[in-house]
This record gives sequence, C-alpha cells and structure tokens, in this order.
Amino acid sequence: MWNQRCESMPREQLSRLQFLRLKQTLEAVYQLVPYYQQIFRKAGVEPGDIRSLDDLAGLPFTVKDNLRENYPFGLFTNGLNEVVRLHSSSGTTGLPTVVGYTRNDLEVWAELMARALSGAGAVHDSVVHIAYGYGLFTGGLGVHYGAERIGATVVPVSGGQTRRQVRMMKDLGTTLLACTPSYALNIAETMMEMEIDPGELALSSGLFGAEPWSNNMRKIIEEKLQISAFDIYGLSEVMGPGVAYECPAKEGLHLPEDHFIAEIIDPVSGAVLPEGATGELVITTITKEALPVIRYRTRDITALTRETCSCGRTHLRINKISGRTDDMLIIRGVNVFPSQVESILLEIGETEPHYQLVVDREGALDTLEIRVELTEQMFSDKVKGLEGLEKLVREEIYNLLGISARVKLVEPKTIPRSDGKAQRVIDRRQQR
Ligand code: DLL
Repeated sequence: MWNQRCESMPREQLSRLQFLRLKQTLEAVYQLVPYYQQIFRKAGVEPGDIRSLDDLAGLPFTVKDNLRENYPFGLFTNGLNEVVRLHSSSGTTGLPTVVGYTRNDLEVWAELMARALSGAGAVHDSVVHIAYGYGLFTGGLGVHYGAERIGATVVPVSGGQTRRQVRMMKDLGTTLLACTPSYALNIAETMMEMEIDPGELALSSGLFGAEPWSNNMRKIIEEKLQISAFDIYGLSEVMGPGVAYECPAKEGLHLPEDHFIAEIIDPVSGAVLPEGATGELVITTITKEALPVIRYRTRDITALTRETCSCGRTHLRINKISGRTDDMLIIRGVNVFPSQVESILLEIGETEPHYQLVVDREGALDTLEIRVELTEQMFSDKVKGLEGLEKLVREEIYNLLGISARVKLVEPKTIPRSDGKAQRVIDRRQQR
C-alpha cells in the first residue's frame, strides 16, 4: 500500500473525516461559486442543513451540462487565481469542459495516482511506460505525476508510433505499461508483428482504463502481454485517472474515500440506491480546491460495496464500470451495453478481440450489426465455413442478451486500431 494509514483507515474514522471535509467543501462552494449558491437556494438548502453524511442526498446534482453552461471558469472557486493547471475533456458534442487544479489539487492527484500505481505493483525501481495521451487529456500527466511520486522511472511516450513504443519498452526495460486497454491490445498485436516475444521484456503489469473493458478482455491482454492487468477509473470533471483503482485482490476498484464521497443512484428517478444495487455513480469531491463538484453525475454504471477487502484497504469498492448511461443501446426495447457484447464475443473466443457495433434504424426499429474480425487462420481456412461461426455468435448474443443482431465477420486488421479510447459504437441513427 502506498499510504497505509489513509488507505486502511477504520470506517468510523473515515466517516468522521468525510463529514468534516464535506462541510468545509459545502461552505466554500456556497460562498465562492454563485452557481452553487443559486441551486442550493432553489432547493431550499444551506450548508448548515447538512448534519450527517446521509443529508448529502438532499442536495441537488451537478451534471456535465452545468459545467458547459458555466464555461470556461464559472464553477471555479477563485477564478484562475491559484490555478496552476488546466485540462479539458474532448467535447465531441458542443462545448468542451475545462477543469482546473491548484497546486494542492495536483499534490492530491499525484498521491491518489501513487496509490493506484502501487495497487498495480509499481515500486521505486519500476520503469513506467505511459502511453496515455499527454496534453489536455488527463491520462498522460495524471499517471505521470503519480509515478514520479513513487520514485519510479517514467517514460512519457504518449500515444502513437506503436512500433517505436514496443522497441522502447524492450530496450528501456519497462516493467509497467499504462494506457487504454484497446491500445494495450494494439501494442500486443504490434509486438507479434515485430516477432518480439513478450517474455523477452521485463514487463510485469499494466494499468488500463479510460474506457470500459470486460474481464474477458483482461484475460486476453494478460495472455498476450504475459502480465497482470489492473483497472483504473477516473474522469476529468472529478480529477482525472485515480478516482478508483484495483488492488491485487481485483475484486472491485477502491475509491479513495478520504477525498471523495460516492453514491449510487437510480439514473431515472435520482433516488439513492442501497449498497450493492447497480446504478449511476455520483461523486462529491471533499478536498478539491479549484473546482470542487457536488453530487456530480458521472453517467457511469456500477455498484458499490463497503465490505473490507482482503487486501486490507478499507475504502469502498466499485464494480468494473459496465458502461455509461448514454452509451446504453436500446435495441428493440432491450438495454444493451457494448461491454456485454464484448464479453460474449471473447467468451466464444473464435474471433479476434477487435469489434465494432453499428446501430441503425429500419423504419421504426433499431438494428444492431456486430462486426468482428476473423483470426488469420479462420480467414485462410475458409473451408471450415464461416456461416457456422456467424450463427454461433448470433445465437449466443440472443441467448444471453435477448436481442437479435446481425453478425458480420470481417477480414483480419480491418477494424480501426486505437491509440486512445476505442470507438466501439457507430450510431447511424443520428445521421438519419
Ligand atoms: O478517461 C480519465 C482517465 C485517464 C481514466 C486514464 C483512467 C485512465 P475522461 O476523458 O474525462 O477522463 O473520461 C471519463 O471515461 O466517465 C468513463 O465513462 C470512462 N472511463 C474512465 N475510466 C474507465 C474505466 C478519463 N476504468 C470517462 N472503465 C468516464 C470504464 C472508464 N470506463
């Protein structure tokens, strides 16, 4: 553990600390951010009304659009005064969101990333290869400062030029690879093309996140790269990577409760759900200075447990994120997450782990086409009959998810490879 005292703090002490920090954060946003004062007033609450952690449920939510409406710095507590860094989320639809950090915010971020990297086995002697994008995206720099905090040797490569990355990992003795799971797959494939056996590398673990990935994908990446793969979660509006991370037990991702308060809500009614129920993750930051967020709706779907983990960390765990409320496909009335399709495809295991879902509309009905790559062997060995495989995939999808999908087996290496977040879904419905 990077920080034994904090990471294994008894729950009672943790709750007291959370309450104290929550009160301070609420007072700060009420006084310093006109937006919060306005929405609290509208809801008829004041920071003084919050007398226990449970009272948090009485406060209004914050959503991404609230950040957009107050673009760029409207939700900052003190303008740019103490802000030493800005990041921004991509903003594929409409205005991007801008997030800011004081020097102390960066300190906390580095501390939490050090916890996450330690969870994945990083130590002072590690060589950490960071292939998350550097720049406005929080991935590169976020992991970077955590790795430096540990005293590891950082290789800040960013994404792209995959062959060069493989060469460097081999030559510089990389022990931990940090990138998106889809890029890890891309790196593994490139390694094979270059006829480099991962066993020749010093690589022993990977810290993968920024997009959903199933446990079946974990197995494939672990086999291909001969490593142990760990999940890391985060979002720019709350901090960046390090909002939750796996420990060696890999039974959920620990969410540092000395810095965040997590709730799970029903995404439709907004009601807080009991422990163990699946819903939307809502996060309140309790130590952030430049841009605290109160009850921020992440749109990410998960469940949480406060049971102490076998690793000794007491902080609550969230399940692997299954998807986002806005990525959920509704195909003829059935709710489907791309990660569920991924899980089924990889379970069948007769194709490559590269796939895309194409959603379209015929008349009033939504259609789903699953494109998945054949292995080189299947492709050259056509006698085996691809129809059988198509049928198998279609049936498994129907049996497990209850939807009929079209399955299209495509030639090897025809689905675009990613060096960041993979685009798994092509939704043609918007173009109609
Ligand atoms: O993706 C921060 C990050 C960087 C996390 C590097 C992990 C590693 P955003 O670009 O703001 O920030 O995107 C945040 O990505 O709300 C989730 O929907 C998704 N996401 C992030 N991590 C995971 C994960 C970064 N481990 C959005 N599993 C989040 C599933 C994830 N989805």
